[in-house]
Amino acid sequence: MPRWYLAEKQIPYTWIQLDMAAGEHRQEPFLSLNPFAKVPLLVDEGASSADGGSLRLFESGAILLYLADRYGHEFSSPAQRAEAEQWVLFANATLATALFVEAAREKEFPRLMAALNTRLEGGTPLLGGAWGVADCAVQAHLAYLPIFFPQLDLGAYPHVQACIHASQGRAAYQAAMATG
Ligand SMILES: N[C@@H](CCC(=O)N[C@@H](CS)C(=O)NCC(=O)O)C(=O)O
Repeated sequence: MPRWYLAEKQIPYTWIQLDMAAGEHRQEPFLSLNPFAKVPLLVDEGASSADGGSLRLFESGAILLYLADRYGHEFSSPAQRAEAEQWVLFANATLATALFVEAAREKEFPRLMAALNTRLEGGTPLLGGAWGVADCAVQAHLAYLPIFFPQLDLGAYPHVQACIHASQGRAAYQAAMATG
């Protein structure tokens, strides 16, 4: 998701790919950056962390919201920020659980998909007039569906399907998916 956002907003960055099969993320120096040994991780040398070093952020949602704030300049009020946070948290917590936690998938997934299908009708951005961080988080999770669950029939959710196709058609999405 962060790579898609970075590409979409044309924010320059350096990408470091870890050899996760070799367990590089569970060793130093990465462990000092994220003690939970998870990717993605963002280091912004142009900003400071509470400990005085460069800003280090784990959790893709936190990274996305930071990028949207500092480099995407998406928020001009607490209300705008809160609505974006709402969608990013929905995607990363509620939707991700319904997708990836098998016990939740049977009940939760159809309910969320039905509601999303209604919400996504028309294909306009979730907040305001322009594609932003809320769209990135929700659309990225929906675009995981054909990748991780190709057998899933999405025929009952045509607006979700259209949203996935629209994401796949975006040059920045393709660029983000092609790297690493
Ligand atoms: N909630 C976290 C999830 C991070 C996560 O689980 N990352 C996976 C890759 S997608 C990972 O680093 N797995 C390595 C491991 O658990 O050893 C986020 O959104 O950043």
